[in-house]
Amino acid sequence: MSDEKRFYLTTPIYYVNDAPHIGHAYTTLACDALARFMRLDGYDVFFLTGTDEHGQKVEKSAQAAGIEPQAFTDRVSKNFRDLAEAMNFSNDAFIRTTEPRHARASQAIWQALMDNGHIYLGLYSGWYAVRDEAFYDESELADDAQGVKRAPSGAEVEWVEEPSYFFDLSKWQDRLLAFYDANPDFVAPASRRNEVVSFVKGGLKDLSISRTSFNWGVPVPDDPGHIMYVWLDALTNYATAVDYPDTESQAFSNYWPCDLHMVGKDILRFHAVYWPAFLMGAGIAPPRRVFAHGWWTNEGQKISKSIGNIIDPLDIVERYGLDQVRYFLLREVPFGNDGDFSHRAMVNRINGDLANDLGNLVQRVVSMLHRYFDGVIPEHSAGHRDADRDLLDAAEGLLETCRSRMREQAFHEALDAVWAVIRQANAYVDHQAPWARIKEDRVRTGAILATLIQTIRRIAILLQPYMPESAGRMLDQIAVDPERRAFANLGRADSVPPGTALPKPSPVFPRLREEAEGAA
Ligand code: ME8
Repeated sequence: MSDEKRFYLTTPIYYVNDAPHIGHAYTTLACDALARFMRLDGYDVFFLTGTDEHGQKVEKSAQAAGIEPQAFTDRVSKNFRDLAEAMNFSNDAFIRTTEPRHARASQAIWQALMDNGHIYLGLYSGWYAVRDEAFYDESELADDAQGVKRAPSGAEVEWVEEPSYFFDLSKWQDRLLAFYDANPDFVAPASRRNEVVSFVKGGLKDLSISRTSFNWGVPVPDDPGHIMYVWLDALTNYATAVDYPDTESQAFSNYWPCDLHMVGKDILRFHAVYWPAFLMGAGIAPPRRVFAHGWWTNEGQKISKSIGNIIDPLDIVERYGLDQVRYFLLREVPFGNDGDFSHRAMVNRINGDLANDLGNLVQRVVSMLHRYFDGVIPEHSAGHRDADRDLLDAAEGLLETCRSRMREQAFHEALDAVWAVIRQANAYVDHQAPWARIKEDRVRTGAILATLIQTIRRIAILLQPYMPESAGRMLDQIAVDPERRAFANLGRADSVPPGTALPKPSPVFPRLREEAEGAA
């Protein structure tokens, strides 16, 4: 059992049929911000991501590339690891479903389901979409303009008829509904929870969990002519990574059950219906929460390879800067909703929130400190006036607000709260006008600047999860000891002491110039 100060969170494991794009980067980024937040808040965090390397879809992509599936998955999986590095993701592990330990775990979960009487052999006949690696009911399909049958996702389906093992999902309706009832936060956001509950209320059919028509996957124990359904194999990765089937291990006892599976809305059903049923069937505790976020489009259009508008995260990072992209993705769209990536929205965020609000605040304060106090934090009695106290209290109150917002995965609201204090600090600078005050009252000017430094310190500490590198540079600029940047250091006791010399200033968030006007 994981105790209160431990947190295990996961991204989906991504299919290696294709290069990573902005959607994959988004999910992992959200997890990264949360993982960093929890670590700074004193949690022992285990943050997992990885790649889903089995199944027909990957097998077909390897064939199309003219290489063996293993060599193909080695290559594409590496792109996802490279992305994690380029995006400054702090995942603690990267799992690949082609690892031998994962075949062991998948077979163990299968065996547990078998031993508990939840698997039987039958014959599957029905529709299958390789792109989604999912079975569909006839009633869910529609013909497109060319008369091709398609799943609700738009994926083409094919008729499949073969011997198959089944999981007795039809028997799980009541247990799942009772589980959702007892755990009202299990599926988030609330609208998604309702979707899941009504899907389960609509009745469940037994699920085909093996295939005989291809080879690229984990063989069924004692019947290697069958390959495990890729989703049963894939979902098991979350348990493999914490040593399942060794439930006595340190990792398993520390981190299981998983605190949060972060997924896109496309794969909610697998995580919120099938996965808890598999786990309960195998006698393993189900996860605590599944959050399904929304879908990104590009300048209003669906992102797709056929349209040719895939956004490569590395391209936009190169164009706008890493922390700028991280900030934009987390701030622009209420987390859970769909969002649109547009050049104009990106430029507005960079120039408005980052350059004008935050960059300017830091720049003004630090340069005044250099100009009026030779870059040395003055002796002061900051916080004696009401205006000082208001600002300091607002910054101090941020931790609780951010905590509660992050607990709900409301990243945009956490950032909004920080920005309210940034704007308050800018208004305070304007109002206190240290550039005028310095002429008559040096002591008071010192107190104003010290109040601002303290405020910036708190803001930058709290921004580390979202923009680790830039927040780190802001903290460097105001000489905050690298050992004192955790949330436990937000209190007054860890203020930068008077007499501390600040390093030479340099702007953290430059404006994007000509681009703002040129933006379509
Ligand atoms: O489904 N907007 O892998 P996958 C937002 N292997 N998020 C997006 C997105 C978009 N336009 N496109 C992709 C699989 N995503 C399975 C998962 S887990 C046991 C197995 C993100 O490579 C989003 O998180 O198709 C979505 O759920 C995931 O990528 C799908 O990745």
